[in-house]
Amino acid sequence: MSRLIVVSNRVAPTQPGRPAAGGLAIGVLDALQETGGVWFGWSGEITGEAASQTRSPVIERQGNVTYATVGLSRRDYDQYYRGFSNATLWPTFHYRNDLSRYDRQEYAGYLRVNAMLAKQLKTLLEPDDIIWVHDYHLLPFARCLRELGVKNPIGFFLHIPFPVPEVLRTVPPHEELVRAMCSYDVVGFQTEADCQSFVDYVERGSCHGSVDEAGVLYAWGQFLKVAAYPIGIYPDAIARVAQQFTARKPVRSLREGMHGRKLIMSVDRLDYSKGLVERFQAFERLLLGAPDWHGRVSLVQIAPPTRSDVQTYQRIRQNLEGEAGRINGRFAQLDWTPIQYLNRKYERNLLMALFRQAHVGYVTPLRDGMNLVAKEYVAAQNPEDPGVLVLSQFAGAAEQMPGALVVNPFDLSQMAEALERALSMPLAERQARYTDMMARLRENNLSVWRDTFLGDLRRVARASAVARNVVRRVDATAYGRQGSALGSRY
Ligand code: ADQ
Repeated sequence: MSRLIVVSNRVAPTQPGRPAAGGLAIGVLDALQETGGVWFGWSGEITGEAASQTRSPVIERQGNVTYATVGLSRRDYDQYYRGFSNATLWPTFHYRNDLSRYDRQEYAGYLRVNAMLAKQLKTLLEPDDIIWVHDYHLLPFARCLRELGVKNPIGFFLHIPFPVPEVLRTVPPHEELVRAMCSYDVVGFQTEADCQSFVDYVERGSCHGSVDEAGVLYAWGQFLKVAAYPIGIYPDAIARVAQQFTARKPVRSLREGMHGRKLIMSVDRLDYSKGLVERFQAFERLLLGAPDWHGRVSLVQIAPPTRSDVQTYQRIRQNLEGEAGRINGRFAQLDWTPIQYLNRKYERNLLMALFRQAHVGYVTPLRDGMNLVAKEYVAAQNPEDPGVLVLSQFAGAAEQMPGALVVNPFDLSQMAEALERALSMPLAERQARYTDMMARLRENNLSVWRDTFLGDLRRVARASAVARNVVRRVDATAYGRQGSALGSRY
């Protein structure tokens, strides 16, 4: 069996007792630990300029996973990570063009670091390796590897949304980026809608690309498979730890501190895409419209800071603290604080047990690729007395979780109504919704995500060798007939 090489911006080795940060790390690590393989990417360290040019990857083995990491110089970090990745692509891909900026030098840095990482990875590659690249930091990574002569199968999975063409076009090098993405053998998205946005861009763009029913896309002389591969979790493992950790002290403290009140819980990285301010305001609207809930319900928001050196992230933190203070000032009583805002990370197992205490999982991002918290919240519930998920229609998870109360996070009144409905929902309805969602979570668990993607990558890689030979012989304009014939091979 060929070796799996996972590539992502940040490599996050497991450290017992330390929480892994972010959905990508959790999804990738769980997937990699089962199959074994190599995880390559940035170590998280900033090194001197000279060292980052000459250094080769640092190798560390833990169990069946080999971690291969490289440092970035300050300039690389500022241009590639803080700049083009997180100040241009992240906001735009989350439909926040208003927060996005474009700087040519940052883009040049983004391309330079992709090329540098590709060069470093090449030194580790064996001919049979299969390469799986993750997320928006690495859109042009396959093109960089191909330019170095790498022939291995390379797949790409985008963890965040892919915007509709009109929004994507606000990023000046949009065409160069999409063209580079077409160097992958498989490009995967979280949802059908994201995949469709990519196809729309390619079909309407200057390259006049086309896609067939099998999801085989032809553009700029390349064939690739495009599809939605919604990321999952291991729901039964989460259910087990949520139950096991229920007796732990922080969980007991939370339960006892509620004094029989209902608990609404939200857990997110502190990010403007997560809709935290709107969420607080909708909770305020619930308290305004339903005074009988005063003193009987609290909202606990857990939100550890991320990317705290990016300016917009400092602003969101101030905003949120301001809103929590204002709402608490308005409604709090001597023995009741409506919003508890905890600016910290929790160990993962403990977090699952905290979810189990909550009557409502309140997950309302303005945009989100998938949102694993929504899935984890449901999996952590007690089947005898499950809580209710209130979920934004703009989280990828909404495509897969019809048992949630799905809301528009821009409609504060609708969110307040959904909270009230969730808090008062009869047991039979809660159980029916929970059972439906658990069945779906089991059916589309994390192994299914990984195995479907890698299965397609292996198939496409075999077929693309054939396709490349054919393409050499046919004129690209004849694709209509030829493309369908190739499609059937995938
Ligand atoms: P994220 O934006 O990080 O991930 P999400 O999917 O919700 O968002 O994953 C967050 C993960 O971090 C969850 O597993 C959660 O349990 C954990 N977490 C959050 N807050 C925590 C805390 N305070 N302490 C400990 N753990 C915490 C990106 C995309 C998402 C996509 C994932 C996976 O933005 O849309 O779902 O990748 O593909």
